[in-house]
Amino acid sequence: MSDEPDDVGTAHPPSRPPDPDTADADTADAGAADAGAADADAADAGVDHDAPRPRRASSPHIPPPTTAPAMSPLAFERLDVGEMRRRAQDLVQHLSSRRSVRAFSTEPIPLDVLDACIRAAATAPSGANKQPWTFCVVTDPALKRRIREAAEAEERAFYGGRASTSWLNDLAHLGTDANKPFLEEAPAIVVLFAQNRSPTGGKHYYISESVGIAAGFFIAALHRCGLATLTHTPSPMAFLSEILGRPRHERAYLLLPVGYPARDCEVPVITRKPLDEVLIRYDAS
Ligand code: IYR
Repeated sequence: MSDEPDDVGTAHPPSRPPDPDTADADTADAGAADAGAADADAADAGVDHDAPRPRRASSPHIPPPTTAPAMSPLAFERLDVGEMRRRAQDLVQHLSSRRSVRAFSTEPIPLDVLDACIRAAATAPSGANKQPWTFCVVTDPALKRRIREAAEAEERAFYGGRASTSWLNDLAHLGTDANKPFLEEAPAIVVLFAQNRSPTGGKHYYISESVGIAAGFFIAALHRCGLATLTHTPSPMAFLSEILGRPRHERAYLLLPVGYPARDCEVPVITRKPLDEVLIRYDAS
């Protein structure tokens, strides 16, 4: 995973890398997307489109183009160790104070701040820098109502039998149920879509990883800007494509209501795992 196109490949240098997102693409489109990838690669490397190209079927090991990639100096601020530690502590404290919010104020939010959070999210690294995400911002009350109604229908099926007893037991401490008033109350609902391929048919790589990282950036950006959110995943989420008129190569990945917490907002009491449960060291002895 990297901003740089070549780095994704170097994660699996010996042979063709496994493509974890092949399963994400719908089968009918996979071939077309693959063929499109050759075009995209050629364009990136400045290859002459009119030149005859070897056919993939007869020559499976075509060497990569040799044109040097365009590079620029890295903008990097070297910090002294004291400042590094201060920032690390501040960041831990700041991110620790983030909570998933399910009770929102109806008060409007500055939408330019939300746009900036999406810009921040869209700086995330992605497979071959394909940026395979679409952020839909819904503020229209009629659309929010439709989304709420469709989500609650799925949630009633989930809580009414689709979910296993053990799953429901695991959720009990959160106090959730099939009612999702926040989908109407929050001033904005952001629906994050993952693109299985580019709009023009080019291939995308490590799609779930890329969109997951962008989602993380987005959640952190909202928190930094004083806005609350929730990673909501009514399942299945296909209704979102239909309501929002998204194309077939996009699938809903996360639904994030965004706003200020309601004045009386309460959150479940939770703990976070201590460092020694999530960190394993491999130092030289
Ligand atoms: N989508 C349901 C259930 C739910 C599932 C998980 I995993 C959660 O962490 C929380 C809720 C709902 O939103 O109520």
